[in-house]
Amino acid sequence: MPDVPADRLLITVAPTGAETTKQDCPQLPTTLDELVRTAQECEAAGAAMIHVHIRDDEHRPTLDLGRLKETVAALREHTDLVVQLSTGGSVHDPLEDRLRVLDAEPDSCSLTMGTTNFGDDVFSNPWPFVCELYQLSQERKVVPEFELFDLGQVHALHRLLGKYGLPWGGKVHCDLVMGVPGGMNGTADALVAAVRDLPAAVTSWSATGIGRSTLAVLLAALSKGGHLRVGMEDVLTISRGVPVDSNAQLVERAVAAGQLAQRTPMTPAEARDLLGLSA
Ligand code: KMH
Ligand code: ZN
Repeated sequence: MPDVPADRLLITVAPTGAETTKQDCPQLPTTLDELVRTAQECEAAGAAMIHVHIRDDEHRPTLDLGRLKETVAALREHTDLVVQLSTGGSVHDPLEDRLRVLDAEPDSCSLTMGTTNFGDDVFSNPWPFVCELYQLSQERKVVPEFELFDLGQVHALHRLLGKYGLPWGGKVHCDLVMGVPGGMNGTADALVAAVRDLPAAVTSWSATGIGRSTLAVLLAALSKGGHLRVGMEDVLTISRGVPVDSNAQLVERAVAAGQLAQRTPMTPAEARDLLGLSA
């Protein structure tokens, strides 16, 4: 598996999430057709991976296995993007439904390293669940992306890798999710602290800042040589008070920022090498 050149920038798009309603944001891709169209536009703009949450016919978050399988198949048919399914779901999803996401056989899955206050809610990730999901990802040959919402979760990643070894594929990719009310702050200082404490086994990391922290985190991640996650799961305005038109607009902005830092968007094939998916 060739090494990906250091100037390449992995852009992951998280187009939908589980928190925003279609009513509040009609441009949010919630149907399969909208998701596939968004994925194609974002791939053309420079994204190499997609972090997927799906919705039901009423546009509500769901982890329905049939729909997840259909979504994976459609994204594979119409794009080359690395398909990452969320195992975080919504704060209301039971843990057993979140484990079952791996039955949809994605390339990658998100794996959050601990419980986090999430606004007024709790995003529950008890340690035994984290361990079970990780071992399942190893068994099923799904590459995890470790989602780190605070510094304690960085420490938990040391424990997890120490206890269960490397992910399937041998690479360790993390995503710092910053600025969630209840998690670590979305600032350059917090990002530097988190990156400094990452386990030595980490081979790549990206970052995303929620809401108004989005630009501070994006710029700090580029400064530290990291990769980027962008999308309407994390931010709904392109500048103060101006709604995002589309996910592709956020990918285009990430590409432009990357160019300033002399980084070239990674292709999906390069992303597969980076993540240990091309073995
Ligand atoms: N929707 C959040 C509660 C993930 O996708 O793994 C959890 C989340 C993380 O979005
Ligand atoms: Zn998510």
